[in-house]
Amino acid sequence: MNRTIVLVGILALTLVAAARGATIAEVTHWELQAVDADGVGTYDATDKVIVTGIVLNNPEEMLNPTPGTGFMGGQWQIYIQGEGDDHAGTAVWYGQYYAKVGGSGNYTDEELLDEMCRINRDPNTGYIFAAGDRVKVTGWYKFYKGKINVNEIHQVEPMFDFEVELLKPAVGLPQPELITLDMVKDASNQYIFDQTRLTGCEYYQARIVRINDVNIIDPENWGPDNTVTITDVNGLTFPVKLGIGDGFTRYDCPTGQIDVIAIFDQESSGYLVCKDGYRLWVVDYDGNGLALTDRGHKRGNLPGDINTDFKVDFIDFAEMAVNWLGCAPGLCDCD
Ligand SMILES: [Ca+2]
Ligand SMILES: [Ca+2]
Repeated sequence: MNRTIVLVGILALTLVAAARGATIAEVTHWELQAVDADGVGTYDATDKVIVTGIVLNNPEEMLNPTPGTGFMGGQWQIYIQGEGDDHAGTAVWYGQYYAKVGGSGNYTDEELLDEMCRINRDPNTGYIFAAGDRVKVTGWYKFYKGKINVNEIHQVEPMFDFEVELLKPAVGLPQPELITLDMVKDASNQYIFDQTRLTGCEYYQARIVRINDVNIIDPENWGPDNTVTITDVNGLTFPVKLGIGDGFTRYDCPTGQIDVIAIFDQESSGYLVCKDGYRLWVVDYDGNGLALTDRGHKRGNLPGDINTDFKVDFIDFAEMAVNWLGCAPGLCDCD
């Protein structure tokens, strides 16, 4: 038998055995996101964790939940920001094709959709989560490229499921923390990494930040799931990952000096040294022209004004026609 299959099988059996006696503790995001001098996560006190905080994004604006999409298939991800003096945050991730990355199997399209229907809803009330809710997350965790994520550690067995529960609906997004690029980049335009996480990029990881008065220098890269670059007056630069919200298709790249409101993220270039790969992640844009963000407060109060240009006309109708009978995976057709 193929040696890899044997090893994966042994790993799976070991994990199943471990799951039955899994240890668990409620931890702060700050405790969970501790790193060593190489930026590698060090938390290992329990098998599973419980974290609470504010949901920063709607998952379908960050990763595509459609079954069979891309290398990992349909995916789902939310960021949870700690509150009070818990100055950190954690991503919660779910995907379809774990076997491609050494996991115990893959989900069928139907299994994926069923699970997304479950994790999009509070199990106690059926409430559909959205950015700005206070939640409690219980699950296994795994380090990946600079962050410890709550996920299923690539195991499809139900005992590796995570739970998202509502603590309070619609408390609102946290106030973005105002930063300047010289707080996260040094004079040589290199990322500032500080193992203590009290300064530099690690301090802001998985939290909402605001950077004022920057310019996008590569508007030709504007588009859903693309990356653009911002620069400040001193020439420091930072990558901005654009999500897959429909605003990146509907509206042009903002020009001139703008502000950016984003989730501060890391996906390092390596697995064992994780001191680079920081980026800002903006999941949608509402076309306002001055701040790269989705303010979430539509003007006009005209039902049917799909593109929010304060007119209901053929452009709205055409967009509706293109999306006719569309169904949001994990949100529509759930039992
Ligand atoms: Ca990190
Ligand atoms: Ca319109």
